[in-house]
Amino acid sequence: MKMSFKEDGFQLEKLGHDVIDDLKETVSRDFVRVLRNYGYSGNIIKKSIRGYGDDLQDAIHKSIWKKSNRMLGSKDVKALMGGQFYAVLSSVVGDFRVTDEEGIGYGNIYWRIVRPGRIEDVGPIHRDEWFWDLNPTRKEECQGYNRIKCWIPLQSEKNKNLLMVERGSHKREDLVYRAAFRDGINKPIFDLDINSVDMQMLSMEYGDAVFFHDRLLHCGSFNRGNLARVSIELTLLV
Ligand SMILES: O=C(O)CCC(=O)C(=O)O
Ligand SMILES: [Fe+2]
Repeated sequence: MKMSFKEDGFQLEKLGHDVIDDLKETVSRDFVRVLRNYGYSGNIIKKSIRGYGDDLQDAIHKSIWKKSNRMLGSKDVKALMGGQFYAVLSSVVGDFRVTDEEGIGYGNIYWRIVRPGRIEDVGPIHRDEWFWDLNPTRKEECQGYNRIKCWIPLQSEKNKNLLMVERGSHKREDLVYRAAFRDGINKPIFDLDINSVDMQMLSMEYGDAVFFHDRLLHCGSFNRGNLARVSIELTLLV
């Protein structure tokens, strides 16, 4: 493996604006496509991800933005994997393949949207490893590989809504979780006193990506920014 996470368990890299512009464009297009499919038109479409906030009722927001509607399609994934995106990522980690945990037949690249001021949009504390361990059939494709997560902000504000991590937590042996069956899969629930972890917000600029260890403890952050936080993520097998 080209990347060794050493003490921190994560590594920040500059991918460049062009690559991120392209990703953001792809996500914006998809965002609009999904909303149109649900019959929306007008302002919500015009504003796209930049203006999205309190446009939909909570229950509708939640049901429209389920994971299957936040996954890039095969054409987009193919284009990314055959272009500059694959080139820059592989310059960081070496040759890689993207996991297909949802079993859709191609690499799973999906985005998230966290509305400003909404605690219910914030992803919980976890290690990605826990998801794999709780869903062993999904894990089979990982045999013989190391997993690295890549997380990229597409619309974010510094110190306000970036990914939270506990530095060095990939080495901890005291972390525990329990399982809950939700949205069709087993999900881990962090089961240690919240005061026993020290989550810190990453400092990232537009154009950056974070690569992190499968065992690094991380979570989303409450969005203190003005715009929705939009990010994209994928698991690399190296
Ligand atoms: O974007 C988030 O809030 C959480 C991301 C995450 O859990 C991941 O990238 O593995
Ligand atoms: Fe995660």
